[in-house]
Amino acid sequence: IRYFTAGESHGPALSAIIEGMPAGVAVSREEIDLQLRRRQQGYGRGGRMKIEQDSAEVLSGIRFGKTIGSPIALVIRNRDWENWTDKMAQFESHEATTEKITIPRPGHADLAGRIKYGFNDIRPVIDRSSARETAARVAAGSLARTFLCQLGIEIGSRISSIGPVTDTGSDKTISALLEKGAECLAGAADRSEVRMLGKKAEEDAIAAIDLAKERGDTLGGIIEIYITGVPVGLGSYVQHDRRLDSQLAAAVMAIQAIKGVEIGPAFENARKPGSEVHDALHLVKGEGVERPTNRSGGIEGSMSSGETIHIRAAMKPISSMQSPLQSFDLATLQPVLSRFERSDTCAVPAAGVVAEAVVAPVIANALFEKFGGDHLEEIRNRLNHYREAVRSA
Ligand code: EPS
Repeated sequence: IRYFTAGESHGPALSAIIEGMPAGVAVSREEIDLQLRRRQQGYGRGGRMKIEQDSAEVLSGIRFGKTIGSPIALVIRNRDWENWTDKMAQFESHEATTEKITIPRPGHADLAGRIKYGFNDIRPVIDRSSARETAARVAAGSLARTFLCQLGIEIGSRISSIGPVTDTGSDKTISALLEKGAECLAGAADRSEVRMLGKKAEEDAIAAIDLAKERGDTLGGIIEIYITGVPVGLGSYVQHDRRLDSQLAAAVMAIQAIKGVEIGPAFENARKPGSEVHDALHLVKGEGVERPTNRSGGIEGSMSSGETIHIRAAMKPISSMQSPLQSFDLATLQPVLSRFERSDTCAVPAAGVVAEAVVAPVIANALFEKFGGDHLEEIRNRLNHYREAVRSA
């Protein structure tokens, strides 16, 4: 599966073209829109989410509710566009009357983007670097996610930290939810406005967001992504670009504001001896291999181990802040305080939904690499045969 997105935050629409989806996958507009709605939620979002009600229009690649193997084109209209038809006009020039943005936000793409593309106005950088683009990625990823779900492979996420608040007491709940599948965990997380499983952590995180908002500040956090039902042996150690961990990390790192990715508790493992890190192997007759722990995050030798894949991602606090930092004006080269561009106080819960979406095509591609196939049934039969062989080996 390859996909691209297009669209400016305040342009007419966002769009995506998804190529390589197998034929025969039952998809629904409701499922795509459900994922889009999940991305719009979360405590600490800004004014834009009150304007938008994201919904995808399908232009190609689906017939009678099933994929037909050809490229799928999706469009998500920006409701806010009607307020930007002058400032983001495509052909008519409103240059003389449109205010130029010349003060870069520290930490944002503004400065490097303005220099790189040779603009005299930062607006085009703001508009394409905006995390609004992730709506198109969520719509695209929802198709791969639906495909994987039909093969018993589920994706979910929860938030473990927001700013200084960490949810430390939810290990048992997580294990129980993952037993039922990662979608179940995602559903439980969705019941919280901050997508946290622990009640106390949830309350503290909401209070921390309120305080940050009051101060005109922003908060980052840590996202935990889980993928259940992945068969052993996806990805490969034989070549650098076939490693499943590096592909997953690249996909997650490519989300706006994500600055760190680890597989399982990798940084914690780095401080421990090997005897306390590696997961012991137990052979259970008729069931195959079992591991009492999963500190490898479901990946060994850059291949899926057959355990739940667990990815952790660090999101920095959003760099559009109401309380200004020192900056300078590119027009006058004088020092000034940074200007505020509407944004969110905290978008960590939404970024979790985006992370779920971007890992789906990576897992789907690893399945195609191992099993081939152009039709859902063909892939399902090959996968079931393999799962059976692994179990009885
Ligand atoms: C976002 C839409 C944007 C921002 C935010 C995410 O809308 P607007 O710029 O009109 O307020 O709220 O984008 C950023 C965090 C950013 O840094 O650009 C969305 O749809 O998620």
